[in-house]
Amino acid sequence: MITGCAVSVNLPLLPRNQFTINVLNTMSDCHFTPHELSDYERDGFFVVRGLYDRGEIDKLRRFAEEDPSFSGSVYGRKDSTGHETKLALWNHAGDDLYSMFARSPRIVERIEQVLGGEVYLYHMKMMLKEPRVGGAWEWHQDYGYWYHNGCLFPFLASCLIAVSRANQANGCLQVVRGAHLMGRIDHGRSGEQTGANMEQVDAALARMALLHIECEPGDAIFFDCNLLHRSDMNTSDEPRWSLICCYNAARNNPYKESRHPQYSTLAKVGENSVRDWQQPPASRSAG
Ligand SMILES: O=C(O)CCC(=O)C(=O)O
Repeated sequence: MITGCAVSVNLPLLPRNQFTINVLNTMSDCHFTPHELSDYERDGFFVVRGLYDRGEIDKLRRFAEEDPSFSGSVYGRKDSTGHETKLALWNHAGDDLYSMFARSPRIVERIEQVLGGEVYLYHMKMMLKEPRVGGAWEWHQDYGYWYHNGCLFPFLASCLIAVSRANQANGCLQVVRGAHLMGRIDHGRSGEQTGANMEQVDAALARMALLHIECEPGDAIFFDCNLLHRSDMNTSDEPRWSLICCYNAARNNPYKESRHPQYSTLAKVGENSVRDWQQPPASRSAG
């Protein structure tokens, strides 16, 4: 479900009353249609319902819960009120199950469409908001972080895969529809996070729709690196898990070293690689 709030100022390019987002329910197609692509370009995001089925998502959840490289690499980021939200991040794709998602044509081919050419994995991360205590993500654009990593152009995009149900109570993703068209705005520190300048965020919120994107496990949100987004603290009894795979265009190879990698070829796997994946006898971590 996607809900939006009414806003009082008209913005000519965006029909802000249309809060119903087109979604797709296919398991076999790895591409956006031209219509879906133009929705993505207008809104800065596109939701694909059921990109992964329940069996595939349950497998990922079980794998993460039992994966020592996950529990060993989880770290926290405090929001502006001091509540901590957790994540584990890998810079490179390997042969583990997270990587079967990050290398999947269902995601990568769509990202190549929106970025207009070859892409590589910039990183992937499992996001975890624990029941009752998991903190918020403050308003930001991903390019507010990544601009300083030597990525000259905003040719980056992400795919968030809901691993658990995400709703308003457990802190689902919120977006300002169309805000990517503003380009990158100022960012500064907000708790232990990087936060967008609130004067500009408030002005954006007065002109464009704020949407809460609720998801079922397996739904995927593709979004632009300049889309303004945030998520609330988890006030529910349910954890909120999601896997976010982030990509950079090959032609946007960073001009300097940073905490995320420079270009290397991303080897795509087959469409059913998540379903077919088996734990190798000597397991390795993604990165
Ligand atoms: O997981 C979330 O709710 C938001 C995460 C986020 O904003 C990000 O990783 O850029």
